[in-house]
Amino acid sequence: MSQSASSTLDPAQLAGQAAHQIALATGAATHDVALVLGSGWARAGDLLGETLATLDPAEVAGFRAPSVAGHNATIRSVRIGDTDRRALVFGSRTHLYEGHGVRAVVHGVRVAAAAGCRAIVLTNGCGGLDAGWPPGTPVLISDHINLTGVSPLEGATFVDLTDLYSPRLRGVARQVEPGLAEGVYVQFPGPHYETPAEVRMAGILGGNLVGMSTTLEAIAARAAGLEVLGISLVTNPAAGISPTPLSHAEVIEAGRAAGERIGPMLARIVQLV
Ligand code: 8IG
Repeated sequence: MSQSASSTLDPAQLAGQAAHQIALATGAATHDVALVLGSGWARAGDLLGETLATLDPAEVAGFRAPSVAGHNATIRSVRIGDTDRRALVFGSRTHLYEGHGVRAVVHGVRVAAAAGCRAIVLTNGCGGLDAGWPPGTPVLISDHINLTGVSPLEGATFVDLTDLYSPRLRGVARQVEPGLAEGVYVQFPGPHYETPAEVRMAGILGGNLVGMSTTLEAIAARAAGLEVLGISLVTNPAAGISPTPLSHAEVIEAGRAAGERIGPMLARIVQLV
């Protein structure tokens, strides 16, 4: 559909239209669980089960092509293991720093809810504040601090965010990986990485992880009634934690290297979600 036509729809209508297109293209009237695959998690998506349909987001209402290297832009309908349940897998996300506004950032989440999903697994690659978390360490998100200064909700939408990151689903993840670390994720606007002083600030505020995604999606998911599981992959020590400067190439490589471990873990978690 044309840009001008889609901009006349409110976010819920646009999500409903996209969900309808996905149902037609995948042959699945509804999906059960949604996943958003962040940096380093692409391989993990391949292990969930058989891919039954692959869509180009550019052909689904409200989505745009990703601008970040290392992000695989597909929307897939995947059979979860050998069950009859279906996962809707977003191979990329729109980041706030791309400048398309917060509606674009959370569109996929709203589409997941409109497609019938009850839960969403939000993954990302991030910087870690704990020197004991080497690159490749998966960390459950227990809570977040949103430093973007914006909300995905418009109007007087007073949504409670206590237990935003579902204790039940965190328990499920722990069942699969008992030693899984847990931490507070701090979203900065990006696209630049933090200064060492900003990373120290994040730590003083109670943060353990720094990144450029996830919190706005989690808020929109809660508002849409989805149960949220957040899992970060520490792909680098946050600025100032290690003496080496950050490089995007290293971030991608750390994710690739961790894939062998986090892929099977994610697949087993999704079976139980
Ligand atoms: I991958 O160290 C990844 N994404 N803000 N800081 C922020 N985002 C990130 C980082 C990081 N690593």
